[in-house]
Amino acid sequence: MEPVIDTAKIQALDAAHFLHPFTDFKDLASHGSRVMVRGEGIYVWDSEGKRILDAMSGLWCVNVGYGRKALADAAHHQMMTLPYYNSFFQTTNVPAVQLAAKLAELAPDVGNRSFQHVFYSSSGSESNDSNVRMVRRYWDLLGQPQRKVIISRFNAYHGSTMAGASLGGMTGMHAQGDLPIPNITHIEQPYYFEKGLPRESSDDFGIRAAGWLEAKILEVGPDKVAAFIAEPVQGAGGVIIPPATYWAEIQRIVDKYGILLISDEVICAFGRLGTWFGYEKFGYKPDLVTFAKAITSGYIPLGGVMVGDRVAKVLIEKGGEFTHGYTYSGHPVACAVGLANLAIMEAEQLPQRVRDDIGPYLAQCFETIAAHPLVGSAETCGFMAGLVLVKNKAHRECFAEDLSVGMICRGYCFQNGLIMRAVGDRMIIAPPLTMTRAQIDEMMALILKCLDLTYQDVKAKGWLA
Ligand code: PXG
Repeated sequence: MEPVIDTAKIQALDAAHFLHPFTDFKDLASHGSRVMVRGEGIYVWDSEGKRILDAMSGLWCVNVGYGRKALADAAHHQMMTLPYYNSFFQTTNVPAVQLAAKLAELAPDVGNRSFQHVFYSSSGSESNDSNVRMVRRYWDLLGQPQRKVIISRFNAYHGSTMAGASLGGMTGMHAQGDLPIPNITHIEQPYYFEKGLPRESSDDFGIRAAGWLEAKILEVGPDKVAAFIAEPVQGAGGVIIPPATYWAEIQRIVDKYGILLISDEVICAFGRLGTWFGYEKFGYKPDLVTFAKAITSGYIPLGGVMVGDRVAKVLIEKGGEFTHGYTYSGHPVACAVGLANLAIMEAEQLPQRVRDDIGPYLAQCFETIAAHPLVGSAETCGFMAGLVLVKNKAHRECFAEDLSVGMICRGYCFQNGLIMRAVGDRMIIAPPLTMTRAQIDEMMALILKCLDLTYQDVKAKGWLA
């Protein structure tokens, strides 16, 4: 028998004691949280017994789906064997070593960059803080301490710590707490739908958008720039897929000025784009690769940085003690779950499945949905996708921001048993990579239904052009 959950009681305790992330506390307390109680495969259930198709994999992380016993068994076994030990004082543990070696095996060499080393943390935010520390240390050790500036992009998401939020390009986050911290600056994102000029091709726009990096390097002074950080595809920003020409041009520019390239793959690694890592998909050569989330499919917190040879050699050979690390760097239970999770991904060939089967199928479905009168553009990359809701399809005219049409659509999704995220008026998905074609059909039928309901709603409100 499942335990009976008293939803109202949990909601009252929640409102009384739990300050949620990215939440208007007073507003949430006024209506109460949705209480999630169980997950299986691609579905989650709330405390009222409602089954919901989770097209967001939790928060971009449950890549192998819910209810995987092998992951619970790995955690149980490791907890009973060695639940914790630190890796500070010349000690190590077996799962942390094995996972680092596994990651080095999975990360493909690119050009002269190979990834043999891992620095562990417990989240994406911490990992990007580690990146800032490593990048600064690298240039200090090379006798160029003036290279401090890290360039990022507006609308990027790199976490919520002081450094993570500063690296990120969310202006709403910068507005709270005097961010960004010094020596972090931003360029515009490669969002063709919003920033492409009339009659400019996507390829031409990609070159122009990458050019904003070169302009910023020249503005800051090339000898002051330490690194450029970017997500392969911007996730939290609304699944902003760069034009095909973008990354090659970015690579040309970072090489020209010798600056480090950080690929933040907290969302894009581990099969999401049909490859183990996002840089593989776009063919560029990062020096540092941030990971978290799907390394354990979100079953337990774990993050880290894949440190390429260029940086690792300097830190190891010239660096002496690196005065940075976390209590949970290389946590044995988290690493054991990571190993078990990667074993599932390998056994079920999830990256290949995305690349050859369900990714192309989702792309086909999104081509169909692009015809919907409310949809201005719809695109996929691997097994993530985004579409933009528009007021006037022919003229690509957007709704006024304060109408919150995306939130209206999200409301219909939830009512109809679908979790789809709204980023402004961009509706986005990143479902578990275990989804079958039949389940994709089920998801697409729900998406279509919710688009229809939203369309009728905004039409009735007189908001269509
Ligand atoms: N980098 C990227 C690319 C991310 O997507 C982080 C870093 C930070 O990871 P942690 O583990 O510290 O949260 C993320 C996290 C959203 C949403 O609304 C996305 C994230 C986190 C919270 C909300 O899409 N991504």
